[in-house]
Amino acid sequence: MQDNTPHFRRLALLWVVSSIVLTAIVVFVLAPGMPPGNGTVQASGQVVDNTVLLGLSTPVALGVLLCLGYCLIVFRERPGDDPHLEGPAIRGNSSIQMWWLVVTTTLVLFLAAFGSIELLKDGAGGGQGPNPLSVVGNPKSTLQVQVIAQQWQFTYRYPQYGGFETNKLEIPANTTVEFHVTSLDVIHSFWAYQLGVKADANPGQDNIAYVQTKAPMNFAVHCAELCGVWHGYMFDSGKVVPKTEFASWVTQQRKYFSPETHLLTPYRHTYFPAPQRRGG
Ligand SMILES: [Cu+2]
Repeated sequence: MQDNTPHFRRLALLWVVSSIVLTAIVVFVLAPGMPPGNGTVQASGQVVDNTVLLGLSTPVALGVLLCLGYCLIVFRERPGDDPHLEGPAIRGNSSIQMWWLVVTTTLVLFLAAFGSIELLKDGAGGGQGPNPLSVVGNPKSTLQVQVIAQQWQFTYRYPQYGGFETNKLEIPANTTVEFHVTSLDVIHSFWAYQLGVKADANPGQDNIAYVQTKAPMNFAVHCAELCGVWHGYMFDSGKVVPKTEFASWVTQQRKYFSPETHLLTPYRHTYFPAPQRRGG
């Protein structure tokens, strides 16, 4: 018996309508609340990137699921059906093949270009190694903060303020910050979640990551690389504070640590501590 139901047209219509509705819900309702939030320029950029990715993958996922659901319901075997009966194979449909190639190629090439541009635009919050391809902000007004990871804590040095080292991370609002991330021992990762920054902290490496802060806020700092038994406890918090508050904090810290600062290794981008000697 010939089945004259326009299955393809029905499915296509279902897909178009549900894609429009669901993609709009995803892009305008769900996506704006996605992590890591809009606390910094880099974090907002990541939200935008995630929105584009999710918006584009919604119709694709919907197409697969609708097709599956449609086949399960409409083409299921009913009582009395001949169990050997199958639909005719679709072969040699050049227009389907062409559209398949055009759509998938366009999607993939667009994402490759979009991803590259986004990564270069504002540093994207990841570490770029010692010679960043994408330099963010005006180097004259950029605040340098060195992030030193070690088992199992982060400390921070402020080279523009005498190079003092503290275990508190404070940075000013509406400022470009250049993090120089390194490690004294094993591999760690500096993950300041709400800042949209995640940069590898490797011994002997100066890994530069930028962040452009907006309004004051608190943020969490976690180590994001398994680095030993207390890795899970390697976290603390930091603050983005108004510029005046930062100025007084940094002066106070500089003074507080001044008796010790001259005992520290002079500020460098990497440190090679003497190897530990065991057993005497
Ligand atoms: Cu760690």
